[in-house]
Amino acid sequence: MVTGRVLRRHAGGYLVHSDDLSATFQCPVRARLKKEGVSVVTGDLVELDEVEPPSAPAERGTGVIAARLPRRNLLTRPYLANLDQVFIVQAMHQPEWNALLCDRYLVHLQLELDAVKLFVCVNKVDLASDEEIAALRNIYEPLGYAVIFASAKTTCGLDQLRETLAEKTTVLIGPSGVGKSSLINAMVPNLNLKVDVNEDLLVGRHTTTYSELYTLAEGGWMADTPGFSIGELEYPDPTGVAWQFPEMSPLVQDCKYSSNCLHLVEDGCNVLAHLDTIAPSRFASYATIVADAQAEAKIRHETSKKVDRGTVKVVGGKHLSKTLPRLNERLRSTSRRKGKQGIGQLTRNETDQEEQLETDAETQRAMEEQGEIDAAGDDEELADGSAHSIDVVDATLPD
Ligand SMILES: Nc1nc2c(ncn2[C@@H]2O[C@H](COP(=O)(O)OP(=O)(O)OP(=O)(O)O)[C@@H](O)[C@H]2O)c(=O)[nH]1
Ligand SMILES: [Mg+2]
Ligand SMILES: [Zn+2]
Repeated sequence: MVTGRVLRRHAGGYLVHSDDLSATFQCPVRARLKKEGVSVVTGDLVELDEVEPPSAPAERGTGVIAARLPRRNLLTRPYLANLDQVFIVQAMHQPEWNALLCDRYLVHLQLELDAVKLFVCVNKVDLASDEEIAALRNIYEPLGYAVIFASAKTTCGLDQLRETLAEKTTVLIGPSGVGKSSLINAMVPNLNLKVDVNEDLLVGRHTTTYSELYTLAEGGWMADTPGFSIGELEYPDPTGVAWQFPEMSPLVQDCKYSSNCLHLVEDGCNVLAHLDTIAPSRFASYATIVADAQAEAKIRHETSKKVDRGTVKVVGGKHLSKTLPRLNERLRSTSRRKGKQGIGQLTRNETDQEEQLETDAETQRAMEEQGEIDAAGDDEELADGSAHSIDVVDATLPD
């Protein structure tokens, strides 16, 4: 059996690279795996069957993904598996450095990934002053984060970047327009990834639209990802946020209010007594993340008590019917009935559809494991069509 690494989704299947065969293969996933709800994402190690080597060195071979090997770790926003390190990339300017975004990513990644090294990577240092560079270094290095300053444009800092990437699987994440693809182009000669050419409209253009792994000459892999916003990240429990700030956690440990304290306004709080030891931008991020986490927890609490009929479905016959949570519209697959009628077809572009399938598979699998949906994925409407609310315990649905 040939083992390979998933580089990206492609044409309804995946591109898989085999180091042993020094070739890339276009591979659909075996139907049995799909049925079992086994998802495949960029970075996964898989076993291939029915392997046909490429007819010429520059061509792709073909094969079928027959099994997914156990994952060392899994990042879910964006989906990537088996990572050694993550670079949180931002520009110093154009778009402006955003401290909240950096801290939000750090919290998110610490919660999602174990034993993965996190880097704060500041690109476009050609646009930065020495003072700005020193200020960021002084905030993040004492907290134990590695900080890398680079410029894809002037090549400043790229030697250090190359050394850091060797023999590792690294993903670059960050908002749109900060230069992730430009940095990868600088690391992988002749790659020529598409980068945003309109310097005036840097934010929100999303030049890269899918995640892909690229091989490095020094050994190792580097993944480019589409830019995404902090609004897409999940929030931790409000009282858990402080533990994700290394400069706060020892102070939290000694706070007399212990786990009941949010360390924001409480009289006699140990964190507030030592506020001068925390960088103002970091504490501002902390306060914002706590406030957002509280708002989200409130919404979650409310929707877990009462959900309207749009978020539940009734399955089973007249006498044996039961009410189940319904997948968000965005995540639902077309029902067999609608499929037969040829309605409810997806109209998004290929990449969006592929994203969708991946989300579908993960969500479907998680919910099936919890016995929350029928495996057939069929989606009957409520019979009476009324707009009443139904009490359902813990019907919180992934968005
Ligand atoms: N001044 C300067 N501009 C840069 C640098 N690196 C990249 N750019 C420019 O920044 C713009 C955005 O670069 P991309 O590499 O497309 O950014 P991205 O992070 O991949 O963006 P998405 O794919 O949309 O997520 C392009 O116009 C680049 O030429 C740099 O070091 N300095
Ligand atoms: Mg890009
Ligand atoms: Zn406190």
